[in-house]
Amino acid sequence: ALSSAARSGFLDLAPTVESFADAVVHGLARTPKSLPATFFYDAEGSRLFDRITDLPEYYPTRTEVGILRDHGAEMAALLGPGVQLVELGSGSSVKVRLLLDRLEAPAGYVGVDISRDHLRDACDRLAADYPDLEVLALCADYVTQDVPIPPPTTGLPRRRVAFFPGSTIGNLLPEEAERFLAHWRPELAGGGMLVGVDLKKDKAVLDAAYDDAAGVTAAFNLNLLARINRELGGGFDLSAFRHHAFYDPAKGRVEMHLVSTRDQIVPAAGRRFAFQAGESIHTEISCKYSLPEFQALAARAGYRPARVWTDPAALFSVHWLEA
Ligand code: AVI
Repeated sequence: ALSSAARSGFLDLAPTVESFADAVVHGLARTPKSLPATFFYDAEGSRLFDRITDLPEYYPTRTEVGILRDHGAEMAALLGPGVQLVELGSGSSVKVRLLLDRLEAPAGYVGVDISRDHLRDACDRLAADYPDLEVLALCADYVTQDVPIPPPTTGLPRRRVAFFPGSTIGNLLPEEAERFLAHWRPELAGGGMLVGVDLKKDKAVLDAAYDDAAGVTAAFNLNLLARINRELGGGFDLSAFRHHAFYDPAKGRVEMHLVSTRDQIVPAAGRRFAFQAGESIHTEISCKYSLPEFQALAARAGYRPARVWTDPAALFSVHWLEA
C-alpha cells in the first residue's frame, strides 16, 4: 500500500522468496545450469554493484554520467515540460539528478527497482533533495512483472518518459530486449524512453570491465550463491566456485559464469544439486550493441529512434526513443 509516513511514497510489488526458490530449483536442475541475473540485487549485491561502478576497469557508469552531464540540457529540452519520469532499475538514483536538475517542472518521479531497502533509501534522499517533486518508490521486478505505474497525484496532463540507464537492457537477450521495449511502449505513448546502451568494443577492455583486478565483480557474482545460502538454506562452499567472465565477440556479449572447481553435491531450496568439476552456472549476459543495431531493435519494437548521444571515445550510448 502507499504509505505517507516516508518522505517518498512506497509501493511494494517485490517478488517473494518463493519465486527465488522456484528460480533456483528450475535453474540448477537444468543443463546447462543457469540463474536469473535479477537475483544478484539483494542488499549485499546492491552494495557490491555500487562498488563495481567505481572500479577503474568498469567504464560504463562514469562514461554514461559524462554523457548525461554534457548533453543533459539537450535531453531535458527534448523531453519537454511536465513529464512524469519513470526510472527503471533506479538503484541509487544518482544519474537521474542530472536530468531532474534541468527538466522543466517535472510532474513526478517513480523509481522502480527490485532491491527494496536500497530503493527506499535512494528515493527518500531524492525526495529530501527535490522537495517540490512527487517521488514514488516502486519495488518490483520490472522485467518479468507487469508493473502498473500510478499517474502523478497532481493530476497534471501525463507525458510519461522512462529513463533506463546503465545498459541494464543489455542484461536481456536481444529478442527479450525487443519484447521488453514493445511491452512498455503503450505506457509511454506521446513520450518515450531514454535508454543507456553499452557499445561494442575491444575484447580486452570488456574482459577487464567484468573481471576486475580487485575482485569486486567476482564477489558480486559469488554473492548469488551466498544469497542462496542465506535465504534458501543452501550449502554452497564459495571457495569451491570461481568467477569466470569473458566477452564473446561473435555473440556481441559478455557472459558471466560460476565454475565448480570440483565434483560436489550442494543442498539448496530443499533439493540437492550435483556439479562436476568444471561445470558452470551461467549467471549473466551483458549484450553490447552498435548504434545502428540498437536503433533497428528499437524500431522493431515500435519506437522512433530520434536522437543518440555518445562519449568522445565511443564507449557508451544514450538513445532517445519516441514512443
Ligand atoms: C546492471 N548491469 C548493466 C551490469 C552490466 O554491466 O551488465 C551488471 C554487471 N555485471 C557485472 N558487472 C556489472
